[in-house]
Formats: sequence, structure tokens, C-alpha cells
Amino acid sequence: EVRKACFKVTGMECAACAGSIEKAVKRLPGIEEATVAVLQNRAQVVYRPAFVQEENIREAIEDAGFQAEAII
Ligand code: 9UX
Repeated sequence: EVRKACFKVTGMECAACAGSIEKAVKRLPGIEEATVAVLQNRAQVVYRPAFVQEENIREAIEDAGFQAEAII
């Protein structure tokens, strides 16, 4: 099973910020895909809920130095 989570991410100032978030999220177990769009302040993550939860992903983004909030 895979699920998709979307986050509103604030604090990104350039494309390298998006790259560092993708790298941080992809380090978690159970991540299939992580795409961060700096211009839209959005992160989309496809994950396997057997291995990682939405809140773990949100915390990884926060630990990378950004504010993240799950949306819909
Ligand atoms: Mo760009 Mo983001 O110089 O922390 S990487 S602003």
C-alpha cells in the first residue's frame, strides 16, 4: 500500500532548500517519492504507511529547518 501526503512548507527561499528537504525526507524508511516545489511552498510525498507515518515526514521537514503543515 502507498499513500500520498501533501504539506504546505514555509521558509524555503531558493531551489536548494527544496533539494535539502527532498534529501532529508528520502532518508526516512518507506519513502517512495518526494517532490518539493519551492514556488508553490508544497511538498508531495508518496510513502508506505507500514514503515513511516505522515507525522514522521512532517517532523523530518521541520528538523531540516522549515515549517511544515499537512494539507488535505
Ligand atoms: Mo538557498 Mo535555502 O541559499 O536554506 S538553500 S535559501
